[in-house]
Amino acid sequence: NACKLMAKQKVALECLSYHATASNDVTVKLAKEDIPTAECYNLYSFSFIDFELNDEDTCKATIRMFLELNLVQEYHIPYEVLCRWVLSVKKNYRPVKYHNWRHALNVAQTMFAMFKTGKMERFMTELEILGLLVACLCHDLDHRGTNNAFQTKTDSPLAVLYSTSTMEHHHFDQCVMILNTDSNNIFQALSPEDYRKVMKIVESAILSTDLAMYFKKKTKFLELVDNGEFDWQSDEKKELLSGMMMTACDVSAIAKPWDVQHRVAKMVADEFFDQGDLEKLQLKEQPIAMMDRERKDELPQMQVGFIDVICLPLYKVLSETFPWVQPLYIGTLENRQHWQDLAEKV
Ligand code: 5BB
Ligand code: ZN
Repeated sequence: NACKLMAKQKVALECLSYHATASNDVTVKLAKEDIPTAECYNLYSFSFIDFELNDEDTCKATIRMFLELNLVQEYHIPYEVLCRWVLSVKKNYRPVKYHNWRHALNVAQTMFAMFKTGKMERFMTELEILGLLVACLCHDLDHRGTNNAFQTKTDSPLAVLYSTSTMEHHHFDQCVMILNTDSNNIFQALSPEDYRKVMKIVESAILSTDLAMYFKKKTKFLELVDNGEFDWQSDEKKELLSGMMMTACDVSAIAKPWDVQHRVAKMVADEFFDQGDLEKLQLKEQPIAMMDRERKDELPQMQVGFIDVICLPLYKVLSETFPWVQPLYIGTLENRQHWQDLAEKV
């Protein structure tokens, strides 16, 4: 435990130079601006794209989702606190190639589209909707562009602190840290009971974005669906469903129009290759194919594998149970064909 304390201090020191809450000037300025409509940002669509948005617009689109879901009114979130929190969350993403603020925004927008266009709002309480939206925005906070296996291999202080779901525990820690920073607490008006409940929802949702957790939950979820489950009300079933929704949103770039999917896959690959380079240099290790830039020809085939093993089974079972989310399934199926075509050309 002395060891864990040391690790915690190391992580804290490392983050001190990085962590910052949004400046008051920028917050006040954002709070004064008009927020464009959801239509203006295409927020209801599963084909939402962030490429044309500037940084300020990404914040405004985020605020629009809170307004559209009635969360500001329902939970008495002081508007300036919401603006500061969004800016602080954005600031605590690092400029890595894929796991950056833009990824968090896209994940949150898919969750929004699943609630609204996918008509899944009706299966959730207001508090769960709040928790899931916050979880999406915070789920990769302070990602360093390297995965859990890398933290373990390099004996990073984070891996000492958390031996499993290392990065996901850290993302949740960062989420809590921002909420506990002055004037960033969007949950400040909640009753102690709701506060405790929503933090639990956020924690469980962020931890379920570890792929290892997904495989565990998927089996249980499929059992329920196969038994014709239509009642998703119990806490346990809600947690399962929320976890599946988090993964569905996390990988939803795979369901975007082909040109978007193609560009995003390049960003994912570039981040993986950067980790591969670190492994070659620091650890004198041969990286796995996915992280080896010498093997970029295999990328289309790997995307087909990713789609077949993770994405399609997930979107299939979700759209069988919640038919209005089918665009995610269809989009993925179309991209599979494109990747398959490319794979055959090599
Ligand atoms: C994924 C699991 N991993 C431990 C081993 C490799 N696989 S994979 O074969 O399915 C794979 C996935 C291989 C290559 C990949 O990308 C090459 C560019 C991907 C891949 N992963 N492709 C993507 O478009 C995306 Br998006 C991702 C997701 C990366 C983050 C993983 C988080 C999963 C949350 C459930
Ligand atoms: Zn993610």
